[in-house]
Amino acid sequence: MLNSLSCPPLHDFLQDNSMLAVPIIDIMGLLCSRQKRYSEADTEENVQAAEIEKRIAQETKAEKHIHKLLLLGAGESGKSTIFKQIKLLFQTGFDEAELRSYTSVIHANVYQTIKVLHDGSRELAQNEADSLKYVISPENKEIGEKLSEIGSRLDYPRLTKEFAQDIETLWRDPAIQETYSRGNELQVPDCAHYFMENLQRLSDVNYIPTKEDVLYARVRTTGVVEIQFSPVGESRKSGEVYRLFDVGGQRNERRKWIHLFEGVTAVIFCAAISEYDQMLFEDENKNRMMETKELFDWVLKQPCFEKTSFMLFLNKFDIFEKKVLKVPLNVCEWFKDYQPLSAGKQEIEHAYEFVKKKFEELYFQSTAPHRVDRVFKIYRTTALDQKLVKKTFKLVDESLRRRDLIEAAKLHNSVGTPPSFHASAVIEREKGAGSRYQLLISHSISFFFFSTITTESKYGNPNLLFLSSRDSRCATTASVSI
Ligand SMILES: Nc1nc2c(ncn2[C@@H]2O[C@H](COP(=O)(O)OP(=O)(O)OP(=O)(O)O)[C@@H](O)[C@H]2O)c(=O)[nH]1
Ligand SMILES: [Mg+2]
Repeated sequence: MLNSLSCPPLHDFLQDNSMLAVPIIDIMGLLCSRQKRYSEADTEENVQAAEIEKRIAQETKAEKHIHKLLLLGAGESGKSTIFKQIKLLFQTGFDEAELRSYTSVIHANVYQTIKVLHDGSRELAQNEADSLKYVISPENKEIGEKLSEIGSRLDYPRLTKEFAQDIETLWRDPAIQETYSRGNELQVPDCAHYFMENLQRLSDVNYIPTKEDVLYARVRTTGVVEIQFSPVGESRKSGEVYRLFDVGGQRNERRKWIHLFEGVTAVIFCAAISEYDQMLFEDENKNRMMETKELFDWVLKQPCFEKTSFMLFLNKFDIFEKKVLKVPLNVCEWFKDYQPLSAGKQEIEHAYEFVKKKFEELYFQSTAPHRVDRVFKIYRTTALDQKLVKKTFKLVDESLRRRDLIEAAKLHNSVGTPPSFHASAVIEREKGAGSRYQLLISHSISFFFFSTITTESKYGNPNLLFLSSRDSRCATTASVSI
């Protein structure tokens, strides 16, 4: 399917006809001009214009120097994990003191996990038809009760070898394993398996958490955390500086978000795509994916984000790819119309593309027509995978810098230089309802963008559709056969 949201090189579009859903028969009205060139005779005016241009460019450059990035998304979508990765990648990482500060968090995660599983097994043993398989074996009953009591305390003890041994014994109990397989119903954290399989190491007296342990550690964010960094690589030369904000995603945290909404270059919205069969931590009657849908819609409609770029991270792909082979996507109301394809790898891709399309549709539904040209990109992420996060952030950085170039070109054009935008191809973006189109427009300084069609007409020819777009950057027209 044509992905109209990312921008592959122009020649890819032109060479690969499968990407063009509508045949191009003609391109018209290529040159667009928003303002007339100043007359050569008006030298004084020219000098003035040049001066203004220089000043505006300088001021804009100074303002644009720091880009504000907001990590948004529901609770447990992976925002803080991305934040930690950025710290590791582009700052000094975690020093020993910081690593050590995670010891108590990780030990707490262990106690919380075993308590959720123990109490969950008791509940399932009482309420399920095949309840026997959830009954903890008699020799582990006492251990279970003791650990459940510790898990309800406010202060957890340090994880000693003895506690680790007890937890491991209980974890291996078949009833606990059965309960774990129903973890989606029980608020079992995603880090459960990883920590349970590392209990001996975590309980060592000299234990210092590794980088990986820290990435797995689950701490609910409250308030706002911020870091400033310059990505290593090309952008460092151009002095690109990012301020990245991480916020709490659970419902009671979201009222704090609004204070950060001014002057945001880009929102990195994290959506945990593996959570389509899970309920919210804050409200056990609400499906997590439905919450994410509503949240993304709300964020998209914020007036402050009219020009803000949107980077959608479809996160927790590692869990998603295993889950879709066992749990059909259509258990989630939003994905009710999903038709599975086959088993195996193909099915994973099919399911992922379906989810991605749902988010694309939501983006276009929730975005006013005059804003539709703000940058919107979708990335498949696994926040625990450092290489992937690095690669993804490189793409985000490139995309934001390309956006800067467009803005700079707009500024340039606004003080008198004729623009040189060209409609290079016409593509169909969406079939069915209203048949919406986009023009792919190229620019002489090596970037291109999509412009949404603002008018369309047939001019008496039933087989030919004339499209025209007139946005802030240029006006252009093209025709396609239908
Ligand atoms: N397997 C896997 N686990 C992930 C991924 N992303 C995050 N996690 C884990 O999910 C848990 C929650 O991640 P966080 O980064 O704390 O989520 P958050 O969005 O910051 O949550 P709040 O602070 O409550 O808003 C942590 O235990 C992470 O290690 C992922 O892509 N794959
Ligand atoms: Mg967080």
